[in-house]
Amino acid sequence: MKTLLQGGTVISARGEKKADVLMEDGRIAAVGERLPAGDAQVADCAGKLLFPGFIDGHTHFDLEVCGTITADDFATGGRAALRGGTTMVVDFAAPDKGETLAAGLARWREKAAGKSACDYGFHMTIDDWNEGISREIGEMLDQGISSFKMYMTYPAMMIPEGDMYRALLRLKEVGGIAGVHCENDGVIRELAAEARAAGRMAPASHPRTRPAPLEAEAVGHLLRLAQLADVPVIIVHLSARESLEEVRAARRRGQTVYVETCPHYLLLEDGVYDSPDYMEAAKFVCAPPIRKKADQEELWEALKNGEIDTVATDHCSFTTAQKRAGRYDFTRIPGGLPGVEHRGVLLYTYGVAAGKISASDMCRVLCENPAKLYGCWPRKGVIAPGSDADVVVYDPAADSVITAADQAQNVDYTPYEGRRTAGSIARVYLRGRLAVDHGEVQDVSGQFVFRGKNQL
Ligand code: DUC
Ligand code: ZN
Repeated sequence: MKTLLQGGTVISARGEKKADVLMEDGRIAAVGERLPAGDAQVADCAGKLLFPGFIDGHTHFDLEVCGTITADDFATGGRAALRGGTTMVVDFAAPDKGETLAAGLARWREKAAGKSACDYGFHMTIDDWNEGISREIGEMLDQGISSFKMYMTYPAMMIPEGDMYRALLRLKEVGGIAGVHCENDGVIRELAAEARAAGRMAPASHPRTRPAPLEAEAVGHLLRLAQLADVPVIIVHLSARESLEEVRAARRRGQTVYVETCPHYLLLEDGVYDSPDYMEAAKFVCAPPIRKKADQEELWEALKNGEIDTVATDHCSFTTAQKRAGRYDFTRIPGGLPGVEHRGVLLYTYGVAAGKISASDMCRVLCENPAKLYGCWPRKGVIAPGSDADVVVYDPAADSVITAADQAQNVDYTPYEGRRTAGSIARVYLRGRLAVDHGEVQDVSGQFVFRGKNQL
């Protein structure tokens, strides 16, 4: 099957150029000016921007949190991802404590195989430490799992720091890399106990019990362990100015630190927790919590100047009915926000169209950097001969409005309700096949992507 995308502007992390793109048998066959159509089907892309398929390096599909399962599984989440231009997600496989990594991986493969509409890979969660797990870390790389996750909070998943240090050393040996959720769990629990004693159990207590210094403290803590182990690490969902200071200090010491942030930290402010309507505020409970305007501004600046490497969603969706489980106790609200469907259009609207970042910057943080960091470059993350023909056709002139009524995410709200977007996604191609046509997701199926080592 051959398709010629004609007359568009191809975006890369280095710039943009007017060029035609020929897709053949699932791959990019050629990129160039006035390519002959031959027997290819021609798709008119005049006035459109052609981005490589977006990669979301941080999703939680079909995950149990607080005794409930995320509203999106790989079927609904994968369709929502595609609709938003994301042709590949890297989801977090989460073995239970005591379980082998192999068992966790088998479970996640089962959740995704034959269900996911978009391509996918898995990070492996390390929440336990023993000889078996140490050995299995090497085996994970042989199975295309080159990135790992550790938590410094959440009792069900967090790992003691001695074990975390040993895991970092082992990752160094095998060439794997870990993303770490950084928050100081002990003090968070103390602050939550104080809130409980004072009867302050509404969502407004959520950000107060997880303040920015407790994120920054954990970031600094991790980075000192990484310094000792002499390994690069990824700070996932960095939300606060103070955390960025810790990253800067480590980089000045010569450490390699990668940073991810999320659309909700770039676009939302902590006033969302002050709504007098308890359930309205509960919708925004996630960890780390939504921060302040000053944090937002610093994150945008860091995105522009390259201090932040990737923007992922941490998509972890719950319906308002699920969030109601915590209606008398904010600590029982399942944490997480939906977002996998809207990341691209939000970054374009509030970043590119607003003049904060360029289309190339957007390509760097949504496509090229995640592909390199997560070991699937140049198969993914770039429109170049030989790459998978994953292409987002963005129409900068077709503004739209984000609403829960018009989304594929399996939830009854979106944190971005009513926001007008600058342009929208006209079409999405997944390995050369039309996957989305003006919002209509087609019948396509995703594949597991075997990933190699970090190349960023
Ligand atoms: N934060 C959330 O809000 N939900 C899922 C996991 C995480 O780190
Ligand atoms: Zn997460």
